[in-house]
This record gives sequence, C-alpha cells and structure tokens, in this order.
Amino acid sequence: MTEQGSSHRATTLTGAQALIRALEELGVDTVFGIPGGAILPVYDPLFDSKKLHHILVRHEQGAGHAATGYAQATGKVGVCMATSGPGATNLVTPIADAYMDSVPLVAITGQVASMSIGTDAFQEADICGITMPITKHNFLVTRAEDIPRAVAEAFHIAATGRPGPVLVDIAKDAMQASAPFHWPVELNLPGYRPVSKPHGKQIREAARLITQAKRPVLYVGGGVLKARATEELLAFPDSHRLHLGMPGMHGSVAAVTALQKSDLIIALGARFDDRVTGKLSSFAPDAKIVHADIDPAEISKNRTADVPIVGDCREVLTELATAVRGEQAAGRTADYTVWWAALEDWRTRYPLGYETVPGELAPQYVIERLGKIAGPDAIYTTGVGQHQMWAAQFISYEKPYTFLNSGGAGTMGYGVPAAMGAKAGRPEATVWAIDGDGCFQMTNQELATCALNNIPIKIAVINNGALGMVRQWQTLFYNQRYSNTDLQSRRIPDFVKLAEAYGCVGLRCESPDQVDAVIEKAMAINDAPVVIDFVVHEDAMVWPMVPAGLSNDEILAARDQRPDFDDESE
Ligand SMILES: Cc1ncc(C[n+]2csc(CCOP(=O)(O)OP(=O)(O)O)c2C)c(N)n1
Repeated sequence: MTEQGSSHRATTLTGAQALIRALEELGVDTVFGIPGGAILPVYDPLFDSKKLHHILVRHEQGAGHAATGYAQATGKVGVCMATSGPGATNLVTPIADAYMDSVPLVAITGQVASMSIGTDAFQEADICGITMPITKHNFLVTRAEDIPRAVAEAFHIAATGRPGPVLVDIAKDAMQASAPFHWPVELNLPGYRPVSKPHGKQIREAARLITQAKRPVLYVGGGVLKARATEELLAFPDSHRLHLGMPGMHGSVAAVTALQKSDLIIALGARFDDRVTGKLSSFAPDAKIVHADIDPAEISKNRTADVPIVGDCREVLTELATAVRGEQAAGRTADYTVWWAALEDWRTRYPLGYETVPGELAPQYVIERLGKIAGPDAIYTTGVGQHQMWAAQFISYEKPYTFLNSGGAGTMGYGVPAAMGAKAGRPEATVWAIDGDGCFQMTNQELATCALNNIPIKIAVINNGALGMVRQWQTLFYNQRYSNTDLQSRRIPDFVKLAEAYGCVGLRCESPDQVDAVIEKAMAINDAPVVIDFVVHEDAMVWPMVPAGLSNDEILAARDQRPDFDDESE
C-alpha cells in the first residue's frame, strides 16, 4: 500500500483492503474476532497489517465482551469482527450489553453477497434488522466505495455523544470489488449533532437549587466516566468521607436512604434505572431533580426533572462548579451540617458487613482480601450475580476505570472476556476477573485465547456450587425451593484441571487461612493466566437488599433487619 494524501490521486483498493486501511487510519490497534466465509476477504489483508493486532478468540461472544472490556479500560473504541449468520448472531449479546452500558464498540460483520441478500443464503442473517434496537446505529454496506465512510462514521457515532455500539455489516462482494480509496472521508451525518454544551440558564437554576437545598445528594452515573469528567467531579474515591457507596437494590443503607430522604438529587450521567430507584412511584418523594445527561431521551424518562440539563458531564460539572461558587460569592450559601450528621449516623449504624460460619470460607472475605492485596491500581471485572455485588461492595475503588461489569444488561459470562480485553488494552495493569462458577462456565473457553496470546489475566472463581443470586431469591421468596440452581460445580468441572487443560495455572483455596497466600501466589505469576477456585459457603447472601418491586424505604440491612430511622431529626 502506498501513502495516500487526500489531495493526490487515489489508490485503488479492494473493499477489504480499504476496511483494513480505514481501521489503521482511525488508530485501531486491537481487533477481537473469528473468521468465516463471508468475512474471509477481510482476513487476507488483515494478515499483512503492521498496525492491527487481531486476537483470535474462541467464541464471538468473547470477542464482543473483550472489545467492550478493552474500551472501558482504555477509553478507546473497542472493535470486534465476525462472519455472517451465526458469527454475527453470536455478537448479539455483547452488542446488547454495550448498548445498555453505553460503551463505544464497533462490530464489523461479513454479510452474504449483495445478490444473495434476502434469499436465505447459506449463513445469511439479517444482522442489521436483529441489532436495530440494540445499536446506536448500523450500516449495511454493499459497495466497495462506501466502506471507508461507513467505517469512519461508525467510529464517530460510537465514540461521540452518548457512546454505544455501532454495527457495520459488509456484503462479501463489496469486500472483493475495487474502488479508489480516499482518506480522510467527509462524514455525512445529517441530524446527528450531540449537544455537549449545557444551557447557561439551566446551570444557573441548578446552582440556585444547590445553595438552597438542605439535603442534597449527587447521584453519579457512568456518564461521568464516559465524559472523562472524574477530575471535574473531584471523583470521589471510595475512601472519601462524602462517598456513601452504591445505591439501589444492594446498595448501602446510607446511600439508599440518602436518596430517599433527599430534598435535591443532582443526577449526573445517570438514568434512574429500576435497580437504583426501586418502586419508582415511591422513590425520593421529597426530592427536586436536577438531571444532566448528554442523551436528551434520558431526561424525565423515568423521573421528571425539575431542571433538565442536556450536555456533556465534563462541561456540566465545570460550569456548575463556577455557578455554585458565584452563588456563594454573592452570600447565598447552604448549610448541610444537619444533613451530614444524619448521613454519618446511618453510615455508622448500618455499615456493610457479613456473617462468617466457622470452618467455612465466606465469599465476601475472599473478595475483601483480594481487593486489599491487588490494590487500587488493579482492574477488576466481574460476572453477574452475588459475586458481582460483593465485588462492588467489598473492594475499595480509588481510581476510575478500574471496575468493569455488566451493569445494565446483567450478562453472565462478561467477566473473563472483559478481563481479556482490559488486559490487552492495559498490559501493564494487573487484571482480575472475579467470577461466579455459573458465569465462568459460560465463557471460560477464552482462557485458551489468553494463554496463547500472552494475556495473563487472573481469575477468582467464587465457587458456591450454585447459581447463587437466583438461589438467594429462592431462599427469600420461593420458600427455599431450590429449583434448578444447583450446578454441583464443586464436583464438575474440576476448575483446577480445567485451567491446566487451557494452559493456565490452576489453584484451589478452601479455608480462610489460605486466602492471602493463594492470592499472593497468583499475584506473583505474570507469564500465564491464573485461575483460583475459591470453594466458598453456599448460603451466603448479599445484603442490604431492597426486594424487587418494593420501595427503597423497605430496605433490609440484613435478613429480617429493617433499619430504624425514626429516632433521627431530619
Ligand atoms: C446470560 C444470563 N443468563 C441468566 C441470568 C440470570 N442470572 C442472574 S445471576 C445468575 C446466577 C449467577 O451464578 P454464578 O455465576 O454462580 O454467580 P453467584 O450469584 O453464585 O455469585 C443467573 C442465572 C443472567 N443474568 N444472564
């Protein structure tokens, strides 16, 4: 390939070469994928690329979550690739997952030749139709000359505004045909103009409410991370005095109650998800709402905003801080002392905790020790279930972009491939996947990918032998009738042998006194992936809990333990 200046005569490339060239121009360094018939023309020039590193995964779902983990750890757009039909449909779960968590992802799929589209051709699936509701946008490209622009637009859409997944589906004949290659391309996106600068009047109104409020709470969502606004927020590390912890179904009593009793919620890049609000009609009944989000569709979707602010969280926070300082300079200051005393009181009376059973290994203890030993510079990913909630509760996250999990979709199987992607993007970081035995069995084949590609992630399988979170609901709401939640995974498979079969180091830990030593041993291994099978107590439960569908006022600090707020003055 020759160098191409935009004003010079264009080089002629095949569509497949143009795709690779466009990805190189966009600065892509890592692509996760699996080839097949319809995408094969692309894999040929990919073989020669000096800039693109393709990681051959074992399942397309792994490619998708790896690209998501890569994107979340690096802030760049994650890229995955698959062939038509089943290759593309295997990407559906990670695409939906990235959509729910607003992660910038570009999925490139091969499609059958344009002449065959709509004929039920071999390995044909209408992946644009299938992913229409779970992508920010998607493209079906049937001409070679359209490939560079489609790819450039896909990256632009994925990364700007509210980030999200974009699919580029390319017909095989478009990859094989030739066309002049022009770069850079002019984007042609009428109607796509995300608003990043907030409206001054709304900012002033928000500042006025903040200085009038008696019980204000910042409700900080993923949008603050996406806007890279953590400095502007003075991103509260978990150890900060004003950080109350995670709100919602398994949030801390202090965080849930603070929102419930607040008179002003300042929601930043957050979307009033049902896992946070509980029964919506009884959520924070006395609170006025300032809602800042880059996606206007989020504002007043679930809870009506008194002050809607459409904008990028970084700009919103900068301007809001200036406006609040202005209010204060004019003598309008708020006194939150009484409120802080109440928060402090809830926090000290209802701290996070857990029970231990003599002779048994508590899963919370394992996760707590892991967080302490691996420390705040490590990146942690999780699956979905009890272990995910404990990882949110018992690890102290001091830095942004270090806790990656499937928050919106709740996708079991996210942990291992996301860790693989995070480690591929941040090779210098220690990356731990904290996984459940159920989740681990959904995507652990990517251990082979990690072992072969020198991606030495570490996996802590919190092995309670069951689909723990579902079992917890059966304990609490289905009379302890454990229908189909016993995986027997303390017997089958043997996770240590499984790890070894995949070229990883396998370790097992069954008692509290071995925990530190086994974690330290894993920390010392950096030339291979490590799997630790932590055989833990099967009856441990996640507390606090707001039972699904109930008001957050019904929070249980622990089993049968309703917090008592009556004795406080508000
Ligand atoms: C793909 C998928 N299937 C089913 C579920 C429903 N589900 C949520 S948590 C859970 C159990 C997870 O078990 P495990 O991985 O062992 O984690 P634990 O809760 O025991 O920590 C299930 C089945 C889901 N979230 N995702």
